[in-house]
Amino acid sequence: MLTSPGGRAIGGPETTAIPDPVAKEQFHAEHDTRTFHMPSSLARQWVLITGASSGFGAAAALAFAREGASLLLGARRVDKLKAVARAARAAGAPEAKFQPLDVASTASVNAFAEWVRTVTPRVDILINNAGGAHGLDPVAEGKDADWETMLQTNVLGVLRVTRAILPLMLPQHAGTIINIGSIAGRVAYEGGAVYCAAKAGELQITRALRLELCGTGLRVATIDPGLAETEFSLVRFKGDTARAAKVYEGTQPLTAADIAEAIVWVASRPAHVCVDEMIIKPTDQAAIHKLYRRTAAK
Ligand code: NDP
Ligand code: 8X3
Repeated sequence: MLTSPGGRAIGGPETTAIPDPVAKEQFHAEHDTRTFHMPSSLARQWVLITGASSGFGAAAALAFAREGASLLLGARRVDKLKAVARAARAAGAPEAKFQPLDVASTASVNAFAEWVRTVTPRVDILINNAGGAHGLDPVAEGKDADWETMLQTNVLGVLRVTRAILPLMLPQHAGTIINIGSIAGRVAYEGGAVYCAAKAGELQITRALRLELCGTGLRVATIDPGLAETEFSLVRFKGDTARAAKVYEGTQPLTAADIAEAIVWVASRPAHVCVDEMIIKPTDQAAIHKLYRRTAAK
């Protein structure tokens, strides 16, 4: 059976045209046609993922690793990055390197890019994933530190990392930039003013960058998820595990693996295909304010 990318079935032994029954038997003896793998288009591609220490970024690292891609991983929590890199190598990544990265700091981003150059002269796929929400206060009660962190990471972080890594992508005249936005960038909600503004910023940066890079061979996509259970709410509520758990109570949110699968799918389209914008929500979330709960959250 043919499988690709990543070993998914796309055919069966019956699709192999071998008219002679003896030759057919010999063929099947020599080849386990159920596990015949076509090489993935992502094999040995260099994939750079920001925010790879947890959630979507960590899951994407593993998903790309299963495709045989080589990884460059960045985030602030190096112990977590180390564990993700180890798991990625076990999952099939020829190389999985990591380095501390704070996307809120130009100096850190530039130092990270310098380190990338010591590992590889080229980056094929850039996943701008680092970010998140801080607080759920209405504007009237908003905290400067929360506002600044959200804008620094979700908006300026995408800009800084893209600016620093583009020189490693442009010479190939091919490559993929995937920014992780949110449905919050498309629809506002109470307490989300700055997070929604930040993700709306990410969306417009993605659109502008696609225009700027038209003709270079690089494609730019945004993947905009709805409710997904990661460390997102734990970070938003500053470590309050009970409050974070309530966000997902009684409903079936997306998982990090769901988003990782979409990221890999977008990155593995043929080079002439650009998936501009992808919105992915849980079936239980028909709209940002319409979330079905089997049990009422208290
Ligand atoms: P997590 O909190 O699990 O992951 C966030 C990642 O971003 C971590 O790896 C964290 O690493 C990293 N990060 C945060 N700040 C920085 C920084 N200053 N520098 C470098 N890395 C940073 O949440 P998710 O996986 O859910 O979030 C990933 C992205 O998806 C975010 O952009 C988020 O806004 C977006 N998103 C999430 C949704 C959800 O419901 N979960 C829905 C839609 C979008 P570290 O702390 O180690 O630096
Ligand atoms: C995360 C989705 O709806 O919690 O970006 O803001 S939401």
